[in-house]
Amino acid sequence: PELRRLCVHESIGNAIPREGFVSAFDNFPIPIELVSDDETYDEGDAVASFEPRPEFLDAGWVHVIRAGYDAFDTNAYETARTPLTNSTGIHGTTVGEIAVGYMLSLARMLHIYRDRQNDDDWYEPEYSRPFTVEDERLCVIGLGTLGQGISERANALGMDVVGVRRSGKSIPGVSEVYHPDDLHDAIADARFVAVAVPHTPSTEGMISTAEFEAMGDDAYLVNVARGPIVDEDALIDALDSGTIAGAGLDVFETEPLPEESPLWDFEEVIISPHRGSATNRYHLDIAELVAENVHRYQDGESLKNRVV
Ligand code: NDP
Ligand code: 7N6
Repeated sequence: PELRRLCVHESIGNAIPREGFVSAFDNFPIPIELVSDDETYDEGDAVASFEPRPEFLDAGWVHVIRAGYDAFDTNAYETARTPLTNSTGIHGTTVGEIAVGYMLSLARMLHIYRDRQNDDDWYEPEYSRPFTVEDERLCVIGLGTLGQGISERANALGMDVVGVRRSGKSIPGVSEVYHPDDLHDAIADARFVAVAVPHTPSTEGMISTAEFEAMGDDAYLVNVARGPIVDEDALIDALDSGTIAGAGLDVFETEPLPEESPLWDFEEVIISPHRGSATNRYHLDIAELVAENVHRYQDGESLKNRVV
């Protein structure tokens, strides 16, 4: 059946401006409605949402405006035979820049200088502390859109980039691809380890005490994927004991990161509020993807980024 309307669930406001998103669709073939939790759906409805709701299963097709769809119950979508799509493919530049930003800052101490600036402090660090990222090894875990965005940029900075993924498939700029079984070999000589995998049963807790011990004590963790992939208590212990040197973190086990989290207090930890993908054009990238899929749906073509 044809789609008769696109329902934009209000939860998209978690990531992008609601009205801005709705008005980003030019010459759109069907009406677009902003909907709240009292809406009901049938198979003539397409839904774009940030959060899951059980009633979306009645729609003709559901689009998760995020790349990570771990909050959605994919089994329920399979059972209901409701197609589910996500927003992978659009975050290579935005998240790639944030990841490289953490690495440059951690290497050259921009975060420390900025902290000291708050006290009008002309702070001169220990001579041995700053280093260039050039010629340092980066291990990127997950070589999809995020991993590629990070790898390309790191490669342009002269870093030695290796990666980890199950398929073993290489991408430009990555000199060696390790299997997840060989994770410890992959991270052992890396100055930076960047996490860019989806949150799944096999990635949950994949970075924990043993991995921090496998990393060097001068190594930094970057997590731009999902909080639960990194065991946060183990990370706090590793930072406390000097097992690793620091971290750049966009994602956390609990978000917003609770006030009482020790992570806030480490000088060598940079925290961003899960805004690694946030720019003033984010809503346009998502709208373009949704619009393409509406056209595909109406033309009977297969949907882009289909996950169920
Ligand atoms: P992709 O699907 O493009 O890439 C995922 C990559 O992870 C693939 O290379 C895949 O390769 C690899 N992978 C999957 N499972 C494993 C595993 N068990 N071990 C090792 N590698 C694995 O996803 P994106 O790059 O678009 O996004 C990745 C995740 O990042 C999202 O799921 C989301 O959670 C998060 N994200 C966070 C954002 C933020 O705002 N901070 C923004 C966008 C995404 P292979 O199949 O070969 O293993
Ligand atoms: C929006 C973050 C994703 O998975 O988590 C990100 O795409 C979205 C602020």
